[in-house]
Amino acid sequence: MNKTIIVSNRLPVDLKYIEDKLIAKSSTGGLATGMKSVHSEGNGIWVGWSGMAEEDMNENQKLEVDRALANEKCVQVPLTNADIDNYYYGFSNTALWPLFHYFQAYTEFELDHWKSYVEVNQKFADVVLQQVNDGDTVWVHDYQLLLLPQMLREKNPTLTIGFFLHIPYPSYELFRTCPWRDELLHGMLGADLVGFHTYGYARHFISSVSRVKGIEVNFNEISYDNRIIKVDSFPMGIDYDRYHNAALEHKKRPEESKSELMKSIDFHNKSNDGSKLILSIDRMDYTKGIPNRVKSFEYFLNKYPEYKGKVRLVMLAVPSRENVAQYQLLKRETDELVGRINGDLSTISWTPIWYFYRSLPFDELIDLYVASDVAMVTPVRDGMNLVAKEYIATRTNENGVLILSEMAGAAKEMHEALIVNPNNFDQIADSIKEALEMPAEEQKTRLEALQKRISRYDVERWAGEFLKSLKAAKDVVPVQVAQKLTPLKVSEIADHYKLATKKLFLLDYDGTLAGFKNNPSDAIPTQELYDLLDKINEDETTEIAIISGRDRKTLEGWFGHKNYTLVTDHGAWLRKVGAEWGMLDQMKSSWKENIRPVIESFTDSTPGSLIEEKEYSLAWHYRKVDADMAALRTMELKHVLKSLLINNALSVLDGNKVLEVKNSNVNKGRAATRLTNETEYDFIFAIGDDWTDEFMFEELPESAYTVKVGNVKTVASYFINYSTEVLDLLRDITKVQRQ
Ligand code: GDG
Repeated sequence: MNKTIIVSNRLPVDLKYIEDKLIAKSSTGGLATGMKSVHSEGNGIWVGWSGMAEEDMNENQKLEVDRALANEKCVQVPLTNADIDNYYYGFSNTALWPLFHYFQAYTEFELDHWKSYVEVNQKFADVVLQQVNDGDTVWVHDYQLLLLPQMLREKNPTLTIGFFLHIPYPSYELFRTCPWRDELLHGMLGADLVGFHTYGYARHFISSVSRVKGIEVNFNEISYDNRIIKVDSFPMGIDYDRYHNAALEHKKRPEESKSELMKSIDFHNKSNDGSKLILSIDRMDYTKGIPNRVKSFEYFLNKYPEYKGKVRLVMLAVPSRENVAQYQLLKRETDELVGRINGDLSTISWTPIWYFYRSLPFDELIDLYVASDVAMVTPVRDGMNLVAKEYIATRTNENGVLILSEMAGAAKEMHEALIVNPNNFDQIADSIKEALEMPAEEQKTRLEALQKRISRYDVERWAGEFLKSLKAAKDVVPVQVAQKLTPLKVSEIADHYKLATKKLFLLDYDGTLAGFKNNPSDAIPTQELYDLLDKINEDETTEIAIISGRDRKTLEGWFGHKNYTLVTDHGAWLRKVGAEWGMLDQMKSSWKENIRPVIESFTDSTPGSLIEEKEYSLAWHYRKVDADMAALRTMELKHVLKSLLINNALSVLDGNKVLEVKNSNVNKGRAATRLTNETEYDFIFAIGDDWTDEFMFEELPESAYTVKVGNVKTVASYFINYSTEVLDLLRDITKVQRQ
């Protein structure tokens, strides 16, 4: 039976030596909870780092750790202290974390960190590959493992691979600054499904893929390396029942079983009539907006001084990444800020901010949630933020107000919260006042809507939806039916070629015989191409026809002196070997006077585009234009041209990064048919990359070998991936040796 393997930087198990005895305790973090059913099903396992460095364990201890983890269905990836410093604290947390959270000034790109990131991703890959069987599913989590999907795919293409990013995906403008942006995208694109918390992050990812890699993206499907990769959003939920039930249980607790924390909170609440608690819980991280939150609370107290002595901010900041300099600075800044505000405003009976720099047990966390009238969740950037959802889940008395930053992914689903810009102190101060004074009925209505949504889309549902989509993504078969040209098929074609007595090669030029250049006039034929075609042409039973959208003048300049058949202007002109140029159909070009100014105005307003004027057509090239702008402009141009086309019997060819206006009755299919009708060939081979070549593939007899360059939808029978493979393919068929 196939299994599912979960991979994350840390295993969901806390290991500790207590009096020389190893204790393994499964952790209860959001991810661990969400994955519980996936992990426990069948023979599923979890792969990750144990939290203990290689050097810190002797051989016996390592075995002991392996055994303890095996009991929890976990397998460790052994990491050294240097790995942790460079891969985790280094590249993951001083490059990717700040970059993806828009803290560009904190981002450090260190070559050594990057090298270690590659090495450690490889270590993860090695462990996963030891554990998998063909056909298994692997679900990779988060920014520490962006390269892993591709590393797995390369070694075992039978795997179904999902990737989920728990942090924001930044805009292309930020992402492009990373020196290893290509490698990172290549790594992620090894997955069959790439998931994010919000549609906005998915959109940024797609935009980076299309701009950095220049790949065409079709809605949420990316075609890459002969595969289709799906991109979608899956907003992560929480274990709603766990929080909700814990809160219900806390409320029923008799006085004597309450925690010390709860007793102190009760004491302070009773000591002052109308006193209120505002809650703040995060890891101590600069993305969480802790200093801003403290400052905006001070601003609130000064703007609405009637609340002095009544309202407290209870702030839990959990130590995190204390080895990284920016986190140490943040800790110092927060300590000083809280100290100053408490010093300025405290009275004998009132301290405005209760500040805890530690982690609390789950039980006390629930105490804080239950006791707080308002929660302030105001990160400056946050992938999702589970605290906001947990607070809502613990409100069992139909009261409580959430103030939520619009910069948290959670804001996309929690419209009923008071949504604020974390940098706007005035707005936050007013929202705190609104929250404190909100009528009970309104609190109830907002809470009910939030609770309904969060309880329904909980973490288990999230994991289930992701895996369902992953399965569906793997089952997507490309719409095309063309087969990849295998060496076996090529040798069959070569055998046929050898035996045939009248042979025709129909060869498209741009994107087939020559690669694309930014400026079409730079794509001149190479000596290698001339040599090969000449050599093939030495065989008198073989006819070479170059069939191109280029104009007569250009092709004549390049191939006029050769004994090839030339078809130009998409089939408007034909020159048979040894004959004069002739027009396939009578055509006008007077329409160009009307159309040219329209295209010119688009060229002026679209940086990077250019017009190419041919004898019987006008082409608008946009290869160098920004992808999003090109999509918009081509749509507009087609729209503007519509009425002009009908009146002039013209049509638009939607080519490879080019729109070409030409007479409707001209296409490569008609030209190809003309050739094949005039002569009886017993071997026909046609190859092309463009939409315009589809006419040719369609019109040729079934016995012809039709080959598309690029794995995209086509009516050709076969495809190859790149134009760089074309010359070798021709050599393999004709057995012409490389010069
Ligand atoms: C990343 C993304 C995304 C906090 N203090 C204590 C404690 N916690 C628990 C909370 C909550 C979790 O930690 C924090 O989760 P967040 O989502 O708020 O934030 P990150 O740690 O930054 O998580 C984030 C998340 O991944 C999931 O994809 O939402 O955007 O940054 O569950 O309750 N738990 C205990 N004691 C504490 O003192 N027991």
